[in-house]
Amino acid sequence: MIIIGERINGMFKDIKQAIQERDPKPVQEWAKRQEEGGARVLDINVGPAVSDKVSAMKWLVEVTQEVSDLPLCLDSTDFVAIEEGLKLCKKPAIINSTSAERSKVEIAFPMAVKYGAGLIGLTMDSKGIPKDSDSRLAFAMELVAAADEFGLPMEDLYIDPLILPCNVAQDHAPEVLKTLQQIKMLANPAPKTVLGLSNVSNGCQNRPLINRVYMAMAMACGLDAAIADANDEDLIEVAATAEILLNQKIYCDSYVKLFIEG
Ligand code: THG
Repeated sequence: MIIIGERINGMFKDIKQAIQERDPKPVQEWAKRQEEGGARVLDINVGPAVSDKVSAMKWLVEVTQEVSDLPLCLDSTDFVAIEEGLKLCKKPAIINSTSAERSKVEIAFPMAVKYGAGLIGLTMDSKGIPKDSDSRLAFAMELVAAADEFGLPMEDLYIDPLILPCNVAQDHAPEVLKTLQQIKMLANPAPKTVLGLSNVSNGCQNRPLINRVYMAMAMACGLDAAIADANDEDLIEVAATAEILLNQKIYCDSYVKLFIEG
């Protein structure tokens, strides 16, 4: 299970302010904290309220890499910001994300190949997020076909079936689990799968509990990676334990510690 730390995101007040003032301290503290918590990749998102997304992304990539050697997941709808960020990345990064819309696919897949990056493909198009697993799977098939067409290695494609808050879209939660299972049957080797886990509990009570339980269920359906709160110790313990119970890692008494240390 790859935990992608979600915290360097301009939707959080402290990061938004850090970007505005170009103050590296909060960004660098979260980079280190998330790495210590168990993150193996750091999501980098300038957030919605930033005037110059390109320069903000370049700055976030630079200041993060000053304190952490973790690979980065560049999270933006602006492909110029992503490409400028990719040019600065010291390690192969992950592009987050493209939809299955043809005009975006034609930009994102060649960009991932050019920079040796991973690519997150969302199971949606310009009409939005589908309701059931069959329509999500149809978009997943298009993304798998695009990986073949553009020469992206299948293990570098991360398909995101898009989880929504369970207080407003409760019926989506089991549909996403079904989609995760079916994605693994689309190709051999199969593409990887990823979720923006915290979305599932947005606006709910007991957010960490909902995140932990959904992650365990999703891992049993084949989830490989989650953009998540790497500093929720219980969440990390669930991830480590699910790996043992799914027989993905060999049990030893210190398996939680080993998970956190990578
Ligand atoms: N899929 C992919 N990328 C994604 C998402 C996804 N990137 C963004 C998001 N979804 C994943 N990251 C987060 C980060 C934070 C929160 C949820 C998902 C979150 N934030 C608090 C909130 O909105 O309530 C902010 C609280 C605060 O302001 O302090 O929950 O699905 N590929």
